[in-house]
Amino acid sequence: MIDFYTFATPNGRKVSILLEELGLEYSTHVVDIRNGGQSTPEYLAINPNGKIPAIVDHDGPDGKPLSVFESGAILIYLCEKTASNLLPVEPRARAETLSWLMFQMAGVGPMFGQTHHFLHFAPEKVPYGIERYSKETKRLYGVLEQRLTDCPYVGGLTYTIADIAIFPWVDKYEFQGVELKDYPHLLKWHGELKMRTAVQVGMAIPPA
Ligand SMILES: N[C@@H](CCC(=O)N[C@@H](CS)C(=O)NCC(=O)O)C(=O)O
Repeated sequence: MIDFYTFATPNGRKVSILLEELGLEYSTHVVDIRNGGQSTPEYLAINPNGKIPAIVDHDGPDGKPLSVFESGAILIYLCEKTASNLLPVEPRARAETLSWLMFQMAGVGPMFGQTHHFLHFAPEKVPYGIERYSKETKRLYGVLEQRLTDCPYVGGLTYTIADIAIFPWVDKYEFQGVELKDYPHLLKWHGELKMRTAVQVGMAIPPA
């Protein structure tokens, strides 16, 4: 059994989509990050960095409970645990998938997150912040559009955790002030992934 600690945000939903894709048994615990749920001693014992998502696998590799935090690490851990081809084994495909997963972790997540902040949550309007992060967000959309012009999926030839990590962020395109129709390959990819049952179920966990 896996305990899944999350909130209704793109980083949490990467993990709920994968848990659904893998058909794993899990129990969801909502950590209310608006009210300091991420900073309690109990939660910091699971994720010392005080952010969602995190998991506790009660059937860890040595049979003992294991905490895993950072969404990218959780995606890799769960694929390795289940020997899932959502993280390919073949070295070239695996390296490409991990490159694009890290692109999500280091680029898409932090930069789109700043765009959300400056467009919607900053206590005052900061034109420099809006301009800086909106420009970088659109540049990253361009990188994804080019990748999907060359390959059917972000990681390469098959659907992988690189797609799963990116989908919940691209799904917020309107919130980022982005017109998805300006990126036709990304629009098609988004539409295809949205049809997957695991994506639909995972995107609703926890409800907004
Ligand atoms: N790199 C981390 C980012 C996690 C993250 O930023 N989580 C946000 C919600 S999307 C959070 O918990 N924020 C609460 C806080 O910063 O106090 C990951 O991918 O797991």
